[in-house]
Amino acid sequence: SPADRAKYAAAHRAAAFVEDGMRVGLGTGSTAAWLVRSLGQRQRDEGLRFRAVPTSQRTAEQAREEGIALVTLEEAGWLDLTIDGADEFDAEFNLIKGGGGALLREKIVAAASERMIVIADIGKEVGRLGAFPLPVEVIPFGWQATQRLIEETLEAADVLGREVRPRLAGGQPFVTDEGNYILDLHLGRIGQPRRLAMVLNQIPGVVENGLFVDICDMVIAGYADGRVELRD
Ligand code: DER
Repeated sequence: SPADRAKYAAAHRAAAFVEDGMRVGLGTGSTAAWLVRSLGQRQRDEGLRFRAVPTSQRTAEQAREEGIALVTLEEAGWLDLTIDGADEFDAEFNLIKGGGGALLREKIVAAASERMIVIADIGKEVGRLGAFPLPVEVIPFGWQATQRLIEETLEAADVLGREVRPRLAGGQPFVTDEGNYILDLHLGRIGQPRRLAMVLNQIPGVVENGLFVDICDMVIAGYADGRVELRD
């Protein structure tokens, strides 16, 4: 599909940034899946050798199938480069992530990297974040009280919508790799992403949110005709 061609184009271009001996964070989602495939191909074709820290179980499984050497973030210590997708990106490279439910490990891995590259279909570019529901990871204990605290906080924040919905999978709460739940905040528009990110993480029960501010260094945007645009 056109979106797939755009995602592949961005992922394939990003794979070229991985150099021998690097410690690399591997993102999660359909665009990151093309990255893992491209890196497996580079290993087979060029003998590229690097160590990878996956941001989810499903990325770990795909990387193993590709023969990519996996290490834990503890073993790696710090990373040279993380490449991951995004649900939205704005002109300041602020991101909304978490559509795939992996935002906690993604943010930890991205923050522990010298450099973070986002790979995305150009359709993910927005003038203002917030059309995509903002994922917030919460611990299961008291999650409904946490949801209410978030709703009350949103009333004081510079957002349009205030609907907060628990993410379900097959009618049950979606459970993240860390065993937590996700609430999706339908805000419509986020005027001050940096401020909202800080306010959300102060709420008891909130583990992390999908606003990535001051983390992304470069965006590789892919187009359906196979073209890519590098922005940094
Ligand atoms: O869940 C995530 O953060 C993913 O990276 C998501 O934001 C992008 O997923 P996609 O590449 O399948 O659109």
